[in-house]
Amino acid sequence: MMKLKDLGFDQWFETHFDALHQDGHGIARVSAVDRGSYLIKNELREIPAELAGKFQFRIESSVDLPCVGDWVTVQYHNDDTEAIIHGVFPRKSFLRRKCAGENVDFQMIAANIDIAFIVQSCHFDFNMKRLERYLVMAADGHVEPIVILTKSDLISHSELEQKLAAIKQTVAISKVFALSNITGSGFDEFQQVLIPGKTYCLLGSSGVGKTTIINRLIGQNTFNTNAVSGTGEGTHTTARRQLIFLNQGSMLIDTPGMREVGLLGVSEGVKQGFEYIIELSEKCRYTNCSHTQEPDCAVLSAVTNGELSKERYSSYMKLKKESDYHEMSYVDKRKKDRAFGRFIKSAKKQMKD
Ligand SMILES: Nc1nc2c(ncn2[C@@H]2O[C@H](COP(=O)(O)OP(=O)(O)OP(=O)(O)O)[C@@H](O)[C@H]2O)c(=O)[nH]1
Ligand SMILES: [Mg+2]
Ligand SMILES: [Zn+2]
Repeated sequence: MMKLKDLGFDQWFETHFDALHQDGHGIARVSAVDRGSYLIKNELREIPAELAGKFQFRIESSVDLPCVGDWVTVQYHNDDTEAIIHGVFPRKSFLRRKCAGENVDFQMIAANIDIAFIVQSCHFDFNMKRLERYLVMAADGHVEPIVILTKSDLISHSELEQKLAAIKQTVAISKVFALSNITGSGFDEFQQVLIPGKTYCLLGSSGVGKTTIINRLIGQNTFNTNAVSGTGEGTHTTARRQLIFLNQGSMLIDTPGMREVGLLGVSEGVKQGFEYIIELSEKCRYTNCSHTQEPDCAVLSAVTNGELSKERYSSYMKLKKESDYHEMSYVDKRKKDRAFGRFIKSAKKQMKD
């Protein structure tokens, strides 16, 4: 039988137990969340759980709902094979990001994390600005960051050395690992970071190899991985956040790749009215059009025929370059939003008038 301590329940949480405790309730850790359903892990096993009804009335923001890594108080039923979540322990540390839109609202990614592995591929995905945003995210939640560059097999040794030096210099972080899941190079040093009883979270864009790292640690292909599509637009292979228990005793949270770390700058951009350009870009011949030289580029032709000002175009290109087009893809989601659709309609009308 495991102890809660082995799952990360330490003195800090114990001091909060009295405030949450109710007779007959146990303590468990949230190991997966999929929409409204939960998996929790206790000393004996992993079982499904649901939220007690009172959560619907008591929470003020989705941040107050349990997320992966949270410690919760639960009531067991059905021979201890199911549970109802009654309370959430305060979070010792957390990873969260800003939601799209004007409000400063957050979405929880994971809680009670000792170390965040910020994963970038040293190949096409490498981006210092994005790395900085992840570092801010970790600092914000009191999580120690470690940078991991994957796919070291795809670049030369000297290129790799340059990247490592650039990272250490630019973001002043000492713990940077490079590894290859293919050749195994660098993997041993990385593995030595993993301490039993501690919780780690893998963060990074889709396709950088987060799940592949986990499969390699487990020693088998337990979790799905997928090749990245040529446009970099591939779907997220990992669909939900999940706490994985390694045999050697440490815990690792896999997350679906994120494209929306740098939301603040981008939503500023949205305010300035870049929706029109994004809408135009859907009419470009190529879906991954860079709007610089491609044939049948709707954005360029709008500049040529005066529908789009040169200033607007160049400030958009500047923003695009800065924040990586991928990270703006939440705008696509917002377009489905009806209010946003109306906004676009009226903007179009204004253009005509
Ligand atoms: N060349 C090379 N390919 C790798 C390496 N690590 C992972 N890959 C490949 O990269 C692709 C994406 O890997 P995943 O582990 O699915 O990436 P992920 O970060 O989990 O992606 P999401 O779940 O979508 O967030 C797969 O085809 C892997 O085989 C590596 O070190 N070198
Ligand atoms: Mg994955
Ligand atoms: Zn274009």
